[in-house]
Amino acid sequence: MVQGSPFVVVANRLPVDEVTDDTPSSRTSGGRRWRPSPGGLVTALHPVLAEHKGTWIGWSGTPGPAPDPFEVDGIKLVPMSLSEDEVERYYEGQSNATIWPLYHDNVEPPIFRRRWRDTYREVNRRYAAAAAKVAAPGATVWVQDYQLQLVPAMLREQRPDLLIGFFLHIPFPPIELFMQLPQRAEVLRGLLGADLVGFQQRLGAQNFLRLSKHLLGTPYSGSTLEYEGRKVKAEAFPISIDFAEMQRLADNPLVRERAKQIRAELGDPKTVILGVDRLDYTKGIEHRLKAFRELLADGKLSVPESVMVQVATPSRERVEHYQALRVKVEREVGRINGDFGKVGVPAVHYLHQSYSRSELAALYCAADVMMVTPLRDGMNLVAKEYVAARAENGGALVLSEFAGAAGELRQAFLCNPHDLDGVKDALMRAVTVDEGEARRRMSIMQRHLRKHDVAAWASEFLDSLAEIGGTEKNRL
Ligand code: ADQ
Repeated sequence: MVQGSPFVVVANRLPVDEVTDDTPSSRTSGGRRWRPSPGGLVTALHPVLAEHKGTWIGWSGTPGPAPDPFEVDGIKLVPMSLSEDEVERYYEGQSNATIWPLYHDNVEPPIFRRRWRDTYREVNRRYAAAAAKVAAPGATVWVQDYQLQLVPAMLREQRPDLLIGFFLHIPFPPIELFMQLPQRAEVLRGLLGADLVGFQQRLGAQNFLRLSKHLLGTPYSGSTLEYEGRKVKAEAFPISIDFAEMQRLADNPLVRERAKQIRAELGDPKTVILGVDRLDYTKGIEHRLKAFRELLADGKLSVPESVMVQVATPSRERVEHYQALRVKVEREVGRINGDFGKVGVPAVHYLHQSYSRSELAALYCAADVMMVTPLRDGMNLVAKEYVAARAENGGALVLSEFAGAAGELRQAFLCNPHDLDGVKDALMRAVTVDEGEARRRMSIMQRHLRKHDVAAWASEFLDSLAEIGGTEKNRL
């Protein structure tokens, strides 16, 4: 290593997808083609990465040997290899069948397997080694999310000169739940390898501080704890969206035209109710469908005046819980359509597909009511995107109290997704809200998001990290 990067991002995935067709935006490397995958994280970090000749370490998304490092839009990408077995044990197993449900209030029972934990450790070690190799002396390294919780400590062991940040995109559970994790002390020590551990909500940071005291006897004061002679800070940094991008999309005449077309294709109903989620059991899709079905049965809503569009993005399809969820959701959609649909007008339009950003924006523009009803969610960017897309045209957001976003979007119609009557009530209030009131609520939420966008999120985290590093700014 001659020089190394002064800024390194370590995430499970690289911010690119491999493509087989020759799309205009694709780049070639080692005979393979890549297309930047748009996402909040890469949008927020791109300026910092580009300015500092940063490096992003992550998996390319395909099992097998890793391609050589390559560059996309001025950012160096270092692909990690994962074998089929590792994808199954580290990613689908330990990350998505153990940690994911446990950190989301055990809404599905987590599965504990020793082999998965071992592979999780091995893969984390490999990511840490890759970061240790590319980071310049004194560099800043930002590790992302629950798949890589052991990386901070592993990295510090090899490179004590680095300034290490970690951000958890999902909730951090209360002590009682975390204690179920067989690997609990190892995971906690892994996170404590960072100088700054960031959470979506204050509650997550508090859970973390209390847990450290409970499990390791680590004293803390305010948001700082003492661990092995170092200070570690645990604070909330609620993530956000690229507000300007979503607003630009929603203002685009082609997107507006498409929104009109979507409404026409739905039969020009009075009320379009929309849900957009990864098909995940934490998102409360079934609860929302049930509320809609009961309102149709009660006669409070009817088809074709009201229709629901549920986009359920394919996700983690090889994990058992997800296969079972798909069956349940599709059965419920079939049941509602069987009972309440009309020829040519289903009550629920169910779309198990991925969409472009502009098609998503058109859906947001077309929807009078957006339903975001997770049982537990770190933040939920869909809720924020909907608000950003509703320029002057009002619209109403039904939002679960258990989404991190509820801490900021106070003018939404908040509900407890476990309380079916409460969800029905919130949905009816959203459907019947008068236009002036809807606009008022939307504009307050927009004002908040315009200021608190994803770029602000990234710079708040990195400034806080730099401050810990002592010599503000000159580390980055
Ligand atoms: P997710 O659980 O994936 O994220 P969310 O925050 O809603 O949930 O982000 C989903 C993103 O995917 C949104 O930007 C959305 O536009 C996009 N998307 C959804 N369906 C799509 C489709 N069919 N086609 C194309 N794009 C689609 C995790 C945590 C969240 C946290 C984020 C960011 O679970 O709580 O908010 O990370 O930290």
